[in-house]
Amino acid sequence: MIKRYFASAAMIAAGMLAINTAKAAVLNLDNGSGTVNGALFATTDQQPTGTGVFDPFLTIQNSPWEQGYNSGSGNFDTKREPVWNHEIKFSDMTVTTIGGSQYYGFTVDINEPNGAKAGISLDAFQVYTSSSLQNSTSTNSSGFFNGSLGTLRYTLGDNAVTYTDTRHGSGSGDINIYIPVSAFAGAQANDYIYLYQRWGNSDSTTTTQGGFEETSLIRGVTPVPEMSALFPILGLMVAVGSTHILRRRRMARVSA
Ligand SMILES: [Ca+2]
Ligand SMILES: [Ca+2]
Ligand SMILES: [Ca+2]
Repeated sequence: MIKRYFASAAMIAAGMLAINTAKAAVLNLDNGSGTVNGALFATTDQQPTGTGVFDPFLTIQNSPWEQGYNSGSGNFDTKREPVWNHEIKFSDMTVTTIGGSQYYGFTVDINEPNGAKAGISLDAFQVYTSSSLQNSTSTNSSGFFNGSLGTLRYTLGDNAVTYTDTRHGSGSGDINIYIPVSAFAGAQANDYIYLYQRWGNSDSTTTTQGGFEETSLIRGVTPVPEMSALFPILGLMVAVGSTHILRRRRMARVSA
């Protein structure tokens, strides 16, 4: 297992696709892992079963798109407060080392139907720290959260990550997200960590259906990305020009 981990880390470092641009781009996880604004996104075949084992702190569900953040009082499309949707603290997070770099990791359990509705997109992902409880529900004209939850530590920006859910429904991880430890400089052990996510707005093939999407902490156990994540097909990376993507996304927002 250790050997496999080191092989995985090296291969991720060698094959990782990087998006570091102010223009909107899409990372398609069906083609492999990649980075967006310094965060690593990779598929996982982690297989604990049942919500109690997965131990989520963020639960979101709606259709055709959904958004929310981890708060015990709930907001937007969150569910199951406060047991499976609640604040966490900076001290709850543990470091995972990948390819010699240190990250705080999150695992998302996607729950989409089989077949034509299996696609899903992550269209906003923000991580904040705050010394006090936050409850903003400010939105823009599209209904998308545009408030603040404290000190912004990471944002996906205008980029998106897409994925096709062909796994085992609820209770197993689908996507691992690793935020560099360096993004949390100065954070205090008692600071709250807020994760905001918005899913389903990229285009008509990535809207949200089915069960809830739930997120848990990666507690210092280095998950092994599945083999398909280790051999990204560089040529298929969808670094499409911003104009095309933005037009599609605008259309999706209008239709949503
Ligand atoms: Ca799943
Ligand atoms: Ca779903
Ligand atoms: Ca879908």
